[in-house]
Amino acid sequence: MRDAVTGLIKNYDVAGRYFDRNAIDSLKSYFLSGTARVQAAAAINSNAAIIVKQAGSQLFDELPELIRPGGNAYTTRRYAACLRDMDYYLRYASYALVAGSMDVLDERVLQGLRETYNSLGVPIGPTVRGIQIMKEIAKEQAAAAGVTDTSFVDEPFDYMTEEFSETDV
Ligand SMILES: CCC1=C(C)/C(=C/C2=NC(=C\c3[nH]c(/C=C4\NC(=O)[C@H](C)[C@H]4CC)c(C)c3CCC(=O)O)/C(CCC(=O)O)=C2C)NC1=O
Repeated sequence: MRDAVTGLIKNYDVAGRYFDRNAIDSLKSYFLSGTARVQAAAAINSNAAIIVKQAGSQLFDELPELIRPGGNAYTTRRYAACLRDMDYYLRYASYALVAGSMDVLDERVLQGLRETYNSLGVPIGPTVRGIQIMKEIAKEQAAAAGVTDTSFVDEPFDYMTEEFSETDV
């Protein structure tokens, strides 16, 4: 698992090169944005239960068939599994924000997930919608915690969405 710094070191070490201008620029921006990233992660952490609950109810309001007989989140067990999955996405998004790298998402969340979902009939489209709803709420929470530009909060949520939406080759 890599963060923005170890990822950069790995790339330059492979080539046996000192950091060049590009590397220094990306290190600068990583460290300059550090406080905001930690602040956003802290806002997510302290509101995680609320974010998941609120995103879940919004998702089921928009797509009530999910929790009706025949829906994938129907029955208490599957409903709970769905909210648990949302909580996983939120928690790993907070790690990726701090790391300044999406590597943790590839390694711990996304690997093999689409296959698992397909085999269990968990619908991808609504899951992606749930992740996007959490993104909006997480951004509101970050803004409320004093993060002025919350655009970087999009990245891990959008990354998971894109990886999820890719079609099988
Ligand atoms: C930390 C990385 C990680 C992830 C991401 C993860 C996901 C994950 N979600 C699962 C199931 C599930 N996931 C859902 C989720 C949903 N159903 C819906 O209709 C909604 C659209 C959606 C919620 C937004 C449901 C309902 C199940 C249970 C499916 C079943 O057993 O029939 C399963 C199958 C095993 C189990 O039930 O625990 C895995 C592995 N597990 C992990 O360890």
